[in-house]
Amino acid sequence: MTELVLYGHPDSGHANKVALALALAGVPHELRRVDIWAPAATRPAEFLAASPLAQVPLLMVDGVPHLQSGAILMEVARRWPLPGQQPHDLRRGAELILWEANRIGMCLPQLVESRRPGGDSFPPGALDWLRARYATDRDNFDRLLGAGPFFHGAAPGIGDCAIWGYVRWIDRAGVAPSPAMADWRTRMADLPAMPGDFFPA
Ligand SMILES: N[C@@H](CCC(=O)N[C@@H](CS)C(=O)NCC(=O)O)C(=O)O
Repeated sequence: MTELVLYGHPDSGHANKVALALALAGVPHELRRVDIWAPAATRPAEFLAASPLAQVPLLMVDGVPHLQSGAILMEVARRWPLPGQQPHDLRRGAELILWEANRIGMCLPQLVESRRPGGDSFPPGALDWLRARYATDRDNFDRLLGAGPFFHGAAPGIGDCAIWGYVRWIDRAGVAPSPAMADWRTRMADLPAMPGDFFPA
């Protein structure tokens, strides 16, 4: 059987995206927590050897490192299809993953970080610019979701996993969801495969 080890942290939306996809796919895997708030040099040696940027997520597949959440999600869907996944969901998933990485995944993590006690500070105007981008992203979220209930239709796919990574923390980012976004977040939270938290201490 393929051995899967996912390195991540509960505060990493990127790592949570992958953890959710593996949970939905129902493929056995091990979760290993890496302290992303500690200096990189203190992280486990086997993790540092496989992740050149010392970042999570890192998915080891039979000892082979897989990096970058979007690329990992596509690999997961190719090898371990999520329930209800159709061939066209690979294309749909790639489109959604790239949209998320360029848009929501660019502004929401920064807004979350700006409100974290002791978090990074931002130059004047940067947060207003990020909030303005988010307003556009929220409208486009609704357009892409369409009639739903999920971005892939009747069942959630890797695109839902990617978008959920940071949209779940919209409150932490200090911005408001659209009504459709709020309903989708509830549907995602209610998925039977959704645990309380990935990567518990
Ligand atoms: N583009 C990467 C982003 C990965 C990333 O930024 N990981 C953060 C946590 S969300 C991390 O490991 N931070 C710790 C560090 O950079 O030292 C992806 O999609 O996987």
